[in-house]
Amino acid sequence: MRTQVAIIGGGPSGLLLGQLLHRQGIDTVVLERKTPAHVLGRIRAGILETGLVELLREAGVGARMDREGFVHDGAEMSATYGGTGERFRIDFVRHAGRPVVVYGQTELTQDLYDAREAAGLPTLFEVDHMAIHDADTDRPHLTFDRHGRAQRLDAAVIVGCDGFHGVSRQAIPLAVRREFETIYPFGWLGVLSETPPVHHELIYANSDRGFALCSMRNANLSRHYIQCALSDHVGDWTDRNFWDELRRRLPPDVAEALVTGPSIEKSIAPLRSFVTEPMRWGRLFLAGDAAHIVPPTGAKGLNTAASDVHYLYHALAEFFVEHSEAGLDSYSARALRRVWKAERFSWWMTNLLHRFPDMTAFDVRMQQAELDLLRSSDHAQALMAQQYVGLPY
Ligand code: RFL
Ligand code: PHB
Repeated sequence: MRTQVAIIGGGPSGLLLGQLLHRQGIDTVVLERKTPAHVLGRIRAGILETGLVELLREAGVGARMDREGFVHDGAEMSATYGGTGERFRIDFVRHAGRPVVVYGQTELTQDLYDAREAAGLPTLFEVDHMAIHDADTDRPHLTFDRHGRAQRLDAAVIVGCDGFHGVSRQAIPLAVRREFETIYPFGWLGVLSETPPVHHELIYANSDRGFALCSMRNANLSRHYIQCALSDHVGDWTDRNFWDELRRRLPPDVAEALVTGPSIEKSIAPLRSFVTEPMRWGRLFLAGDAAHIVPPTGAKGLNTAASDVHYLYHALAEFFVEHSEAGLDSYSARALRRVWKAERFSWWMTNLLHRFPDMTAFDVRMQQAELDLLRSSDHAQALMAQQYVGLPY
């Protein structure tokens, strides 16, 4: 087999890149380790920046998102200490001129799979033992097993969109690769339920019992998260315990209004900040979670994957259509400049809103003062809003 661009990973990064390249007449093969049902069963991101929204439209897959997505002009921030709470709104449109869109990653991934299938583009599911060869030459290729048969795919370019646990990043020699990481001392317990959202916008909450987030997918599907101990297991948390704990972390009026119901999905995610540099080695390019991870507090993971895809798509179009390598040569540096700002924002949001186990009384006061500064300063709100809705590409 031979193609122009071999894309490892059929998550949102790989699928979106494949769709955009197809619109430029560039051939791709997407190789995914799991089944489509498995990929679509992962409940993840919910907030799309305008840049990603526009990229989806450009890829020809924006119709259902435009019909079914919810435009959010702002979000609420809440601080509850000793049973009394205060909350305030960050107005994205006033401060940053743009809203965000609530549309689940599972929906977006489904739309991308549908478009790929409709266009008859090759996607190989359930590939195993993926290995990258000769990435530092102009004849790179992949080998893998599929349904018990060894296969080989030759390509001009290989793109690693295989997420944090993929093989692509590891193919870059340690002498070239530099990794930066911090792991947070807590996780997020997430619950999806067929209940109406407690508020029409998201509520990010800090409390003396830790972080909580009220999010949603649609008018009868809510997504909530609470900070939990790293040692917790999903099985430790009954639905009832979850709802009780969530209520304690919300302002009294919100806790009162919360409609609860059985969970239809419940999972715990660790929180990590991670960046690998560079995002290119020869003819191998990394995009999305394969190259960087953020804690979900700033809703930046999927959105930062999308900005990588934006830069890489333009660079690859330049390479295949105009026969220029300039875009490919500057890809890693361009992508990383934006990645690091998303890392900084996600780290800041995480520090602002979580209770760290080793916090001193002074640290707690610092956090409260920072939230109060955000509440009372238009400048602070503008800085947050501009980053939340997404920095320009
Ligand atoms: P993915 O989605 O992990 O997809 C990678 C794919 O590669 C496959 N794969 C392989 N395929 C072939 N061969 C191999 N050797 C392979 N190894 C792996 C995997 O099976 C998988 O299908 O990475 P991608 O495409 O870069 O997309 C990144 C996003 O999924 C991620 O950044 C976001 O979900 C992060 N995130 C959020 N991002 C936002 O922008 N806004 C949010 O509101 C938001 N909320 C979240 C989140 C992530 C969360 N979790 C669970 C980590 C909330 C949560 C709770
Ligand atoms: C979600 O709806 O899953 C979600 C929303 C905002 C975040 C993280 C996750 O910051």
